[in-house]
Amino acid sequence: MASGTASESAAELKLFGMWASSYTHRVQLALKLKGLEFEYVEEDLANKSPSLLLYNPVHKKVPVLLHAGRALAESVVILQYVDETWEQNPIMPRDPYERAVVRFWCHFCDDKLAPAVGTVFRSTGEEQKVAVGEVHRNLDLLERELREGHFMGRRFFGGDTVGLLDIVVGCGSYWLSVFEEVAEVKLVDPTTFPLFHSWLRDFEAQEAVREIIPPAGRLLEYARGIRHYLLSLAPSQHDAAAAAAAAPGDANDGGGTGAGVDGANVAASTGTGEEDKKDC
Ligand SMILES: N[C@@H](CCC(=O)N[C@@H](CS)C(=O)NCC(=O)O)C(=O)O
Repeated sequence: MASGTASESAAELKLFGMWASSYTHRVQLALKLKGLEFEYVEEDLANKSPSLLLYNPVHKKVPVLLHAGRALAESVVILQYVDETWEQNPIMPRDPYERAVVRFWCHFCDDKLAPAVGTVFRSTGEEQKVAVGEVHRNLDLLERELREGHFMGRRFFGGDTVGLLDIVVGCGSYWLSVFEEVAEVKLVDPTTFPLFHSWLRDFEAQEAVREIIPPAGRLLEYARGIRHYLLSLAPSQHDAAAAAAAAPGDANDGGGTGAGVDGANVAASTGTGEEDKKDC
């Protein structure tokens, strides 16, 4: 296992990200929790830098972390690397079974919850109703885990402190309230999902998290622009954009509880949006 110290690596860490990207926030939060300093490079996703294309030639997405000149892509991969390299303030459990459970729910978040949230964001009418139902079913699964399953009785998924799964589910879950407002739906009813709701409030109240999540007003404005753009597309363009957004490993890779990012990915992939709609 590689090992590093905060001071030794500070000058050698560079993060390529995008301000509204929940995947970027995951890495920023993990680095902060570890007490690591890094250089941050903001990417324009409508006009990706040669560095981003060089360091992530497969997906061409942020985040990318450069450590001593070596590039890492995919947020969950990066989080695990960071935890294995800098052992202070661990974000993964030590026990192999516990570690596997964390990975399982990370996949659940990126493969099931996030795409459903993305569909709510970019649809209306019946399609949106179906997607809201899917989000609720997925939140119910998490609620059950918190109530009587693996995470029963824990303050955070990671135990008493924020762990890797909290980072993955939490960075992006703040989009849920943004989407509720922008798409005029109810996603996290505190009476239906009391444990998830209070977990999310607790997560958002953490100092490190507050320092990373952009102001709600900025996220709202951004999401409004993207949704407006998506809904303004002709049905044929919309289908193509939605298909691009749904393509695994492509524009909606993980979608999101970071689904605000999806819409933006669509805008970027169609290349027809206004400049500020192409960011992420
Ligand atoms: N699975 C990836 C998803 C990363 C992702 O979707 N990044 C978006 C920004 S939030 C991106 O770079 N999009 C640019 C594009 O799709 O061209 C991860 O976990 O890092």
